[in-house]
Amino acid sequence: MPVAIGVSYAKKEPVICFVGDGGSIYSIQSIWTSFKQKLPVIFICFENRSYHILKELSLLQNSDLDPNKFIGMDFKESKPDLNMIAEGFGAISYTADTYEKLRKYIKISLDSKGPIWITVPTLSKL
Ligand SMILES: Cc1ncc(C[n+]2csc(CCOP(=O)(O)OP(=O)(O)O)c2C)c(N)n1
Ligand SMILES: [Mg+2]
Repeated sequence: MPVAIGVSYAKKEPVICFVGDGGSIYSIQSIWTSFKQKLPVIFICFENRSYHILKELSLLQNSDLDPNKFIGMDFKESKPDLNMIAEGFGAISYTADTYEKLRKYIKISLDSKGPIWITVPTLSKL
């Protein structure tokens, strides 16, 4: 997310940033920077409500692990609400649960004068 903001700042262009829901929380405050600097960064967040890759890596290291017993790797309840958080930092937010909506929101967002947050709900295999 910070790199996308840096690129947008340097090139004075819209930038699309793909990010996972869990990873986004590590630099979520960067949305505020893109708001303050009026940078058209479009964050497309894949929301599987899990730190999925960490589960996969753990299983690669030890295939005997029971995926139902991972601790602290899921946030299946409705919080955190990343759209609300993004709006709190100044972004406009959308949820795109179809390809058509995603296309539409990206098109609208390319004319933006600030950050846009698009949540794309996805499935979690584990
Ligand atoms: C700044 C930082 N903190 C922590 C990590 C460790 N880390 C690697 S992947 C990951 C979770 C990724 O989850 P998510 O972004 O939801 O992606 P998913 O695998 O679910 O698609 C974390 C916390 C990291 N890479 N960088
Ligand atoms: Mg995730």
